[in-house]
Amino acid sequence: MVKRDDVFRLLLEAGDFISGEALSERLGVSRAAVWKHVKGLQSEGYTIEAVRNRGYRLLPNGVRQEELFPYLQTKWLGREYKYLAEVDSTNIAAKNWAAARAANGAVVVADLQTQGRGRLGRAWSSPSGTGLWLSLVLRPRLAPERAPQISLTTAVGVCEGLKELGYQAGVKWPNDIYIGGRKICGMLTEMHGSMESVEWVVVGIGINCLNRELPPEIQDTATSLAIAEPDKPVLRAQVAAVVLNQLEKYYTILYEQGFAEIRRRWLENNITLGKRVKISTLNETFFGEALDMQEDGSLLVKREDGGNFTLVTGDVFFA
Ligand code: BT5
Repeated sequence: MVKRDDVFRLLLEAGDFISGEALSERLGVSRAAVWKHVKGLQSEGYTIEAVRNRGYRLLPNGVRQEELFPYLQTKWLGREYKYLAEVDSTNIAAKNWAAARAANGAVVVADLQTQGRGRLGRAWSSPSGTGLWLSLVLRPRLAPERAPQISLTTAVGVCEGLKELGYQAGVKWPNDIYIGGRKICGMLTEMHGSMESVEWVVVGIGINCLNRELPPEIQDTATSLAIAEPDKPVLRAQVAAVVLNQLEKYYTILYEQGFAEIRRRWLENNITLGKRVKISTLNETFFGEALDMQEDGSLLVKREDGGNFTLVTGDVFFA
């Protein structure tokens, strides 16, 4: 059966206008069927020009695997790649794939998430045609207590990727990425294993890319690449590939050189230390100054009501 993916591939191969007739002949379907698939691709956020007597022309601004190839330089990250036009959550898809033996470095990317999630079950806004919603399957040889290092390393990789693309990105502890004082990217890391060893880690990354508007509940706190730099064209596939390139580099540094080097890079990119912050843990909320990201990845905070506090999990707000 002819699928939307087949129409996409022919349009991408053509690189220019290709007639509806040529498409229907090559795929062995009616022109009406071709048109239906073109509309489907447009609903995923692709720009496809339709011009009488010339046919269709695709602007490749989606996140199918072929679109990443011109930019992707990785050896193992993102070489197994699953693209889904719509999914509940790429983290759920990646966890299922990991349980079904996905290779180290496998990546799931979706155009639309209907149940995108943050930490503690919070909702993550993931509309179609806007962002990069992806999850990585990693099989690191790390003791479980070192799993938080994966999140901090991911933050460094994403931040370096966005900087390579010319954005002034910084990391808020532990792994939110900010541009211009607003959140552009969040991460959700989930682990599976025993007390002794990690079997797999799924790292979910959400980056707002093409959104010109954001839902009211996050309008004052969030941003996107298109909002942060309105005159700069954004190609989601390029963002994805450049981020994956940097992530592979930093995971390799973590595995081969250890966390000290990652910590150094994290500190270089951080926008948290030295700031007044509000800390919210499951037990309490208090104000203080963020002092250090320690060797174990925790955040050291000087409390305004006296004493120091070591934050392992919780939320940090700029106050
Ligand atoms: C996070 O949680 O920041 C982790 C977000 C991870 C999303 C990715 S997308 C691919 C993969 N699949 C998933 O289902 N998840 C991952 P947290 O620190 O708990 O922040 C959540 C809060 O961020 C929400 O309560 C909102 O206030 C805010 N928020 C929601 N959507 C946002 C967006 N698109 N951009 C910026 N902020 C957002």
